[in-house]
Amino acid sequence: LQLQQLKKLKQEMTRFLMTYQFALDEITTKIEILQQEFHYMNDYNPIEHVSSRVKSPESMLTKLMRKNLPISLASMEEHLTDIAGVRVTCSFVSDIYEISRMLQQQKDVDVLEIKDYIQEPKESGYQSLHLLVRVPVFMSDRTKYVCVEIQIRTIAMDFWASLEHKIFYKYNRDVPDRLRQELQEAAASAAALDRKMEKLHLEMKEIKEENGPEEEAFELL
Ligand code: 0O2
Repeated sequence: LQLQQLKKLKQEMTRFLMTYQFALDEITTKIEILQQEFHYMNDYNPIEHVSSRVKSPESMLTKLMRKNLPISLASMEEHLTDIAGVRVTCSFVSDIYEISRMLQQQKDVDVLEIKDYIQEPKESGYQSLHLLVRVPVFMSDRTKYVCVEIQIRTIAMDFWASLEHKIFYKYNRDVPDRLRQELQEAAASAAALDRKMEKLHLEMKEIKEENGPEEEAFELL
């Protein structure tokens, strides 16, 4: 009987996780479509990289235990909003807001929450735009509305976040003050670099627009 119970539990868990994988597939396809169309219309690629993951059962359990929440699939579904996560790395800050705007206006994307850690960085220095959305997943016998956390950031923000994440876990969430301060300074440098790159990007755009008609005519020939 125990073996049968285990088998049933495994089946339930697999089916549970599948819905999150399907939701991720939907969102990544949407992002790919936007990326290709944006590339065609604006002649440059706003997205450097897209990655996605379904949170592992171990990290889900750890998070529930850390937050003193009940341990069950229902509790995971109710309390963990980042089981399905997509990370989009953009070239420039303006691209982040453009991609976010385009995703938000899609009819089947229900925006539940927006956290703008670019306008208001976290105390750690962390910057990113987070969209918590819900999309319908059409299963064989029902439609499930599944949450996906989309983190949109620049290459500089991503570089900072991945290093800080490693340091955070290396010190078991208790980073020494000196390092903490240096990380805040590094985050400010990353933000300054982003501002500089955005300025250069705008200047390039203006030059292109000035030479536009001639270049376009040349390309058509
Ligand atoms: P992991 O290991 O990346 O999955 P909650 O998600 O409910 O615990 P919170 O803080 O309200 O709480 O959510 P928020 O602010 O939307 O942050 C969720 C995710 O953003 C985190 O997931 C990280 O991926 C990222 N993040 C937020 N703050 C920081 C930060 O200071 N540094 C770095 N490197 N990443 C951050 P997890 O589950 O915490 O971690």
